[in-house]
Amino acid sequence: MGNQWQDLRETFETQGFVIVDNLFSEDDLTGIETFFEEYKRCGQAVFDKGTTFEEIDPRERQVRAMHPHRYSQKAMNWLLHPSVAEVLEALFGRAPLGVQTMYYYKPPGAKGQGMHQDNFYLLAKPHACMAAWTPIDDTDTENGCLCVVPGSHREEILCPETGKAKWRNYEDSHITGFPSGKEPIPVPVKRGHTLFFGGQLIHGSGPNRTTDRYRRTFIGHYIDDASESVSNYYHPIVNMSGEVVSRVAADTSGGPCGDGFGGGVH
Ligand SMILES: O=C(O)CCC(=O)C(=O)O
Repeated sequence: MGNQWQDLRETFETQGFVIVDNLFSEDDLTGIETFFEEYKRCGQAVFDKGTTFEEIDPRERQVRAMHPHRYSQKAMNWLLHPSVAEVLEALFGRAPLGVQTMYYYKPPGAKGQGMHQDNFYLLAKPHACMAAWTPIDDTDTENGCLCVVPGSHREEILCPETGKAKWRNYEDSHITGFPSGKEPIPVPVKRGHTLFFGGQLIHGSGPNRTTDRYRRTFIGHYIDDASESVSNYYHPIVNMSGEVVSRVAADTSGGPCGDGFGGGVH
């Protein structure tokens, strides 16, 4: 492994996340931006919980396209972007497999995303999943950048406990406290840079408090090619050439949080 990858991997292993600059070209970014502005009006697109773009009140629910790579080859190509694949392979230490895409529009006034760990939903085994999170707009605390709890990637998956208060203003979160000595920090990421984070890292985002700035982000989720199973919601799985991989089972165990929970989209 070259020095560049070794440094990245060390940062990732220490913090649970790392930012890599300029993996997408300006042409890619303009392509993503233009595509998703049209996609939100296209009758086929699937948004959060099966709704259309117009049906979502951003103060109540995330305005996000779910799995656009299942409907568009362009979105599939961004999921499989060769420069992203190279970083994923260095971080996983194995070839990545693509399992999910999302596009958050997060318009002015939109709610935040509750604190969570992705592998609570993906149930990737035996190793956790990874996200590549690429904003199309500069992100900061005002428009609801991602917040992460550094070091929390070494924790187990935190399971819901009944009767506990929700965490601050992030809502929708079953995570009501953080591991001892650990606190969330904002991670402002500029347009076109990519934040990679592991499936155990606790993260979420604040509301978009601006009146005039979107916080749009293209997100890919991945598992590694030694994965034995992942929640049913993330099939079909593709390798980085776009071929469907059928050897990874659909998880039916319920995961670490109990029987009957088969994961979910998040
Ligand atoms: O972009 C956000 O606000 C949240 C994204 C997220 O939670 C994820 O990609 O797992």
